[in-house]
Amino acid sequence: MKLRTFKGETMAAALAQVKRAWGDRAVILRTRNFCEGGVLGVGGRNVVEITATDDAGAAAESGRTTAPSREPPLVEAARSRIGELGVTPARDVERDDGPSHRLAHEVEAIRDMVQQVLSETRRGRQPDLSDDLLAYYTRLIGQHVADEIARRLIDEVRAALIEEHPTGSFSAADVETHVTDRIARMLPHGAPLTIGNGQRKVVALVGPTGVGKTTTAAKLAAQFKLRERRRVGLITADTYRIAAVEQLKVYASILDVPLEVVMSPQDMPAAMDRLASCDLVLIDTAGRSQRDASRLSELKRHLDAARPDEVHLVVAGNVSEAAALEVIRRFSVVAPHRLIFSKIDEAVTVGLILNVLAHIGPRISYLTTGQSVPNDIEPATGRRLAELILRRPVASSDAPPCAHSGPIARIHASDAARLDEGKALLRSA
Ligand SMILES: Nc1nc2c(ncn2[C@@H]2O[C@H](COP(=O)(O)OP(=O)(O)OP(=O)(O)O)[C@@H](O)[C@H]2O)c(=O)[nH]1
Ligand SMILES: [Mg+2]
Repeated sequence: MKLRTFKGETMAAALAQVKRAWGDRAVILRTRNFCEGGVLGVGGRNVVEITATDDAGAAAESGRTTAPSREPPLVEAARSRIGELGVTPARDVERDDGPSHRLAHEVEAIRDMVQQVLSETRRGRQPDLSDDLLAYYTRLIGQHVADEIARRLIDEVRAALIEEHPTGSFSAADVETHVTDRIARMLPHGAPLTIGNGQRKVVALVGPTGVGKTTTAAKLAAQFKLRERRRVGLITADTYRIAAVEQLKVYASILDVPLEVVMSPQDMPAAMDRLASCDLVLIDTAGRSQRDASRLSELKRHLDAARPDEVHLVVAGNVSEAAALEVIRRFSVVAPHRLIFSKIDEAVTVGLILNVLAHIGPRISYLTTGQSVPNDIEPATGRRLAELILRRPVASSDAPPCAHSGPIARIHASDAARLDEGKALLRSA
């Protein structure tokens, strides 16, 4: 049996040589596709090698022919796997056997990858995005932004940066701009209280005990009376505590606005009538434990009698996400329109706001930031949120927060594991 190998850059070229040597008598015994020279195939050349004979008998003995009637199972399996992967085999190696076929694809893929890395390095671009992205991811996690939200946000920023800077030459400031934009988009216009000209609004503040409803009512009354020059009236439906009525009376007298004390839902319509000339009527309600269903029903009866245009649920910004979500869920019986996050000044981290936004949509009206009336309140906007998240010092188990820690966050020990996991996922994305 006469065996010979023929090499060409393509299957067609190698076959042409076989044909030239033995014409139709040629029997192909084996084909092989490999790279010759270069590093990992880079810079080398593709070679197709055919082992053939002109001895038909020997070929019959080996059970191989030029056109096997049925492919061996391995080849079939390889072809179907390639089909599953959506890879179109190169025409030149179509008739190759299974393992070498797969190998050829793998070598080709590795070569493409190495070539890409080399060309990126030549252009001076880091194949992994800069540490800035990871630093911002770290900061989000440090502020207790939920991991999936932080990762989605950073992935979006990464995509935007690649589109904007195809050469990869972006700065830390570019990263900050995009992170800020992405956060801002979660609460694009804010949802503060607005009263159009000639419009009248009745707004009720509800929430758990001690979250700052009465103080917030006073802040809003002052803002609208003093800054917007609106006629403001106050109603308190909190007659459980004498101190609560007294508290609002003090604010009402300082601000020189009328105050109505409503003892029961039946008193509400008359109180509303007496404040008919006000542009804004603010109803302060008694704090209710979100777990006290009967007290929540009573609150609902008060609101049904008042029929406010808007109900703002005050949620403390310094509680856990689970606690905030429970409050939101339980107070859904009074169908709040907006959320006010209070005591942001006392919150160690502010990621809670982003996490809640993801649940309820852009319906946060105000952030309250201290005890001082009327100043410590501001409309919640995406830009402000971004500023709080990116600028606020992050809590650390081993160091006190500093005034401004910059984008590189210090991380609580309990977050370290999920941070590492998230970073690994981001790197592999
Ligand atoms: N640090 C901080 N304290 C606040 C803020 N808002 C209110 N407080 C304080 O929280 C305490 C409770 O405030 P209130 O306005 O009485 O709370 P409330 O929700 O009306 O309470 P109840 O009527 O008892 O349910 C007071 O000491 C306020 O000064 C805030 O934004 N930051
Ligand atoms: Mg109160």
